[in-house]
Amino acid sequence: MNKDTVLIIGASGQIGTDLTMNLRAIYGDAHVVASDIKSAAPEVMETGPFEQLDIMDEARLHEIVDKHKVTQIYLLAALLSATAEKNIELGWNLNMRSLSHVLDLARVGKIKKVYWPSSIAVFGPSTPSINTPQYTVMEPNTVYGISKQAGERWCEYYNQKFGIDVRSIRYPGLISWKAQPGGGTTDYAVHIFHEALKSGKYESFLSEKTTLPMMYMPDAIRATLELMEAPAEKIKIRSSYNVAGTSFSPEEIAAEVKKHIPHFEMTYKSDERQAIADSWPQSINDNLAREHWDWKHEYDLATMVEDMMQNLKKQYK
Ligand code: NAD
Ligand code: AKB
Repeated sequence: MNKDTVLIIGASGQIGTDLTMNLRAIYGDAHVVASDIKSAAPEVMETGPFEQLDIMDEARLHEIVDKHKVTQIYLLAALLSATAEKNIELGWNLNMRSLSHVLDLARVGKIKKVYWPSSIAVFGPSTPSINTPQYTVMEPNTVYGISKQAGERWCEYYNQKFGIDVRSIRYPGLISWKAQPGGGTTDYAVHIFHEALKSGKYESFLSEKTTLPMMYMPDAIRATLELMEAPAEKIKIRSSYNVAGTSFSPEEIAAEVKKHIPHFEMTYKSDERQAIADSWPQSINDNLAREHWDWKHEYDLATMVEDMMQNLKKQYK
């Protein structure tokens, strides 16, 4: 068994709920410390250590790292796009300070490896929106996107100046059944399943033709673990890697959901999240992730919807 001890910060969220269980399967339950400002799902709380942590409290972070002899940190705590637009100051402070607290722990030699997720939100309206390349124009126009772009610069800086082993992925919108999403622009693609199963209808807050890059959680978790397990010399990009799963619009996912629930009806009423979605790419080129560390997605829209339906139907029975 691997001797590392991992700390996950933001373990109660959409990614943390799945990632914690996957990391516990690899490192052993006792070697994966979940932490968050709020308590986590029962399976996370009951299978291994959990520490209450406000990541803005740097002294408490050091205390937890010392107590558990942590060697790796997965930093997931953040305000996502829609929530950050409503609270600019908290979005910027939380997304930036959390990262500097963790990178500084690595700089003083207390931890060996850092994982920090970026997002397709690093791109903006002037970015080529189809098959968006790794290196391109990046002028994000949301607080969240600006914080992710600044975070990428800091990750690369700490790698180059201090040799910190920091790794990152620009996740697309993530779809999962274990935990609800936490305030993003792509959340409609999770809500749709719950509402379809509960009431047979859903009102999308994005318009029918708004195509965005998306990924099913098992692919996102596998990408994260493969990136983190890859030999350091293979990781040639220390800002953040483009990765792609599938791309679809609300009307395309609605048609797929209808195959499982024939009476399902979707209506559309755009809100302020439409402008955020319109500033993001429609599809992502992930050739460099494929080349450098052999990334390859598995799920497309149909297989993802099939799996979501199977799992959520059990929950709603
Ligand atoms: P989430 O909102 O579901 O979870 C974030 C967690 O952070 C929550 O459990 C929250 O309680 C916790 N948190 C908030 N403030 C905290 C604080 N001060 N101290 C400690 N914990 C705090 O988010 P997620 O979807 O799991 O995203 C995790 C990371 O992945 C974020 O950096 C996000 O930007 C990134 N990401 C997510 C997606 C996606 O579609 N889910 C896509 C791209 C990037
Ligand atoms: C959001 O919509 O904010 C996230 C993301 C793509 O970063 N899902």
